[in-house]
Amino acid sequence: MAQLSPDEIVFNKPKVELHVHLDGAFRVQTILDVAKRRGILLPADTVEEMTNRIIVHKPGSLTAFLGRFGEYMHVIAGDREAIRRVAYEFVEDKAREGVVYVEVRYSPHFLANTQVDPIPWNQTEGDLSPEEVVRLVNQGLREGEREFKTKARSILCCMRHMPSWSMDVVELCKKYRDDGVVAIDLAGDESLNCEAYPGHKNAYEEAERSGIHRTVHAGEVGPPSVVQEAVEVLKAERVGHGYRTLEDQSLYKRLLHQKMHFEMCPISSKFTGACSSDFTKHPIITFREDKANFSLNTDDPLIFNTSLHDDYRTAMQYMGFTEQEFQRLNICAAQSCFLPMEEKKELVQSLYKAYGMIQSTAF
Ligand code: PRH
Ligand code: ZN
Repeated sequence: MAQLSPDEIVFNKPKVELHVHLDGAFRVQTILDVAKRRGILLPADTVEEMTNRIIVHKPGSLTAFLGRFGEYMHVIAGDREAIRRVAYEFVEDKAREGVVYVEVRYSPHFLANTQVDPIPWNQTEGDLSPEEVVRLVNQGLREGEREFKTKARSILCCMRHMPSWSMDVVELCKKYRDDGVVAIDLAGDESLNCEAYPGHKNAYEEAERSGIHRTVHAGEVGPPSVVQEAVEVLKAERVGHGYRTLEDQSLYKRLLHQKMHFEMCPISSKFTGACSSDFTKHPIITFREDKANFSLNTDDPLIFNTSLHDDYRTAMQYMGFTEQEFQRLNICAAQSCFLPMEEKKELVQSLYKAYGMIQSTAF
């Protein structure tokens, strides 16, 4: 990403980001470096060419978008040094974007090399377990936080197509809750299987029982019933995307009333085909007009070739967002983050101070 000058930045103030995937935010240079060190042959050997191969060039489907990860995941997965490095660099990149607090998510199983894939020829044998992945990411985030002063916590993802992993994921959330892991998520292809499998339900029940915070990707491309299930069955405290909630007005009104937090990702929603490419008709506009509780996020900046500034610029240029609205949504994000109460209060206070506002409630 090219560096922007301060006046090219739409909201040059401290920001909070709640929905971004670590494996959707690697640096291309790092992928090339690690491939070289590991002797992995890639179809391109310059940042420009490799970027060109990875990114989505035009709006498509969520399924097609998820396929992009296959271009490079094998380079980083299973490599201890690479995993620690991508977590560290991630914090540096967020600090450069003016993010003061970030919750970054990933699937520990995807970054391990002991995963049991249902497809026999995809099965790999290695010695890096999902648990060690969590420890390495925690280490990288901690080092990044110390160096760059951006606070970084993580969310562990269950994957919709792999319900057999979900119980492991919640156990990892429990074990590492005091070491930077703040919540559980359910990611992956909502368009293939709409209803959450028992494996996911059991894991989310266990999360609730153990006081692990919960977010779920829902209503991105799936119907409002997926959002309803996320909130009512999986007891999600936040919804990832949630654009299609608007198609069920009574559900939408209920969630507005409950002040449910929606993690919105404008540019992502265009390229995954979740929403129309005409940003002037984007569902986020309705959420904004209704003063809903939502945040603006990148989702997968590597694959969209973007930074958080691009999402903010899009919101300003096409959706009528103002400086005041950017402040409000960042306070909403801070109030809906998964930090322990005291730390959350501190974060909210720091934003009020940075924005020169007197504390009141944001929504
Ligand atoms: N929607 C659903 N799943 C997503 C998204 C999008 O917001 N972005 C990334 N992912 C999936 C990818 O398969 C990635 O490997 C995994 O989440 C864990 O980060
Ligand atoms: Zn996502």
